[in-house]
Amino acid sequence: MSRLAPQPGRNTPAPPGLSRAFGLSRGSVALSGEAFEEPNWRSEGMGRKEPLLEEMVILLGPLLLVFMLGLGLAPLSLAKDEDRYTHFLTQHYDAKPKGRDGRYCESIMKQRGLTRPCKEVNTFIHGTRNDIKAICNDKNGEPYNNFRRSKSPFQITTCKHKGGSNRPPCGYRATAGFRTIAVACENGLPVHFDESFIITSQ
Ligand code: C2P
Repeated sequence: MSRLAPQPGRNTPAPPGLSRAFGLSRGSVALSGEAFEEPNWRSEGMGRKEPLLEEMVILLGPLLLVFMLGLGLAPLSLAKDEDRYTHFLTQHYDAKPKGRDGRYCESIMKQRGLTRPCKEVNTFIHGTRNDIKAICNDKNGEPYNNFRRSKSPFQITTCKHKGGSNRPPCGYRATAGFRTIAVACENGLPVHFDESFIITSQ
């Protein structure tokens, strides 16, 4: 009887590289006395990965997840700081004040939503937005404890509650001045007014 030649696609042993790629194991079949490698499809399956690839997926998978989460959360935190900056401007920025006296304070404190209940002290800065923002970098600011102090003075009006009930209508006294100020910054944006300083040498 003549020896049967191995038929491609039937009992032909897979080339070594291919067997590795598809996870073929060493099942063998005897055909006319000749032993042929046969894939062990059932026990290991087509989807088996390279051990090295598997290790990389296990090691890098969580890292990739943290990276993706970071990418997703960074814009959220920036958006939050933008909101706090907008809130800061509402509470503390008035480019063109009228009067800078008690009536001014009573009207602007109400207008900016700071009278429910009456806020005890609140300062309005009358500079440009860019000069105020620049306190958070070296252009117009320097470290001051946990805050930043402005290098240049600003026209400011501080409104102080006259006392009594903290329910509206709220009565205020005004103090107008030209002072350096301290603010808290987050991501390069002012988010809280801390205090103002009387300029002693000028
Ligand atoms: N505040 C102010 N001006 C000052 C002192 C205090 O506007 N000279 C405000 C600040 O408000 C401060 C609060 O009063 O936190 C209580 O002292 P904000 O944090 O809203 O900027």
